[in-house]
Amino acid sequence: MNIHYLTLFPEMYEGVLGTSILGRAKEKGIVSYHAVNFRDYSGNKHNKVDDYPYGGGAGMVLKPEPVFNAMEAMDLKSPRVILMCPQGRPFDQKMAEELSEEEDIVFICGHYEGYDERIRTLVTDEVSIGDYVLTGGELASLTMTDAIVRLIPGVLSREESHQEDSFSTGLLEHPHYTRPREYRGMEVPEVLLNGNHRLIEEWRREESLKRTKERRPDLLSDQ
Ligand code: 6GU
Repeated sequence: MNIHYLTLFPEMYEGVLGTSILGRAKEKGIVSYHAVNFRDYSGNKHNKVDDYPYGGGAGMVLKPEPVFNAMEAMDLKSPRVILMCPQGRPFDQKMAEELSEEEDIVFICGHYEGYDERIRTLVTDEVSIGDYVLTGGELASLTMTDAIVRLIPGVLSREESHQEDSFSTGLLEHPHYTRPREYRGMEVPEVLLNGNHRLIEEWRREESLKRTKERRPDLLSDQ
């Protein structure tokens, strides 16, 4: 998979994409990351990428030329082109699973009051990562990248497997314990110590259900 970011702040990407599992996926050759500064594609000598809105009003609008020019320079065959904006469709695990099967993904990240409407003709999806406003799309695109890349076959090891993740099972995860068996008076539940795998599975399923009912009843009504 090749992931492209159209951004005015390519330096925001280096650390995150070079670290831990995202960095390892790149080293293994499973994924490549390309942060492109669309200011380099402004097409004007002052490298201007935004302008005042026609009709007046507050805030600046991202001009179409830098985004069209950068897209054309990338020359991708059939990319998913994702416009990062708080008005977009809410990102979720199902969308991450779907996107993890794509060959090319482009994230368009603005820092503006708005995008010139004509940019939307390049876009396949408009996506938000939640009901709050960020200063720009970069952190949202990194969040999505993390959720997507870990689902590509070969990225996670067996120990890191995602088969039992919250949201792919439809339930929140059960509690986990490791050594020591007793810590500051807090004990590991007896059922986890006795080696009866049927009982352990039953306990985990019940705890998952209990946790989901308490914290995210909306997930149960979705099923
Ligand atoms: Cl994708 N962009 C911005 N600017 N804010 C957001 C968002 C995206 N998703 C949630 N808030």
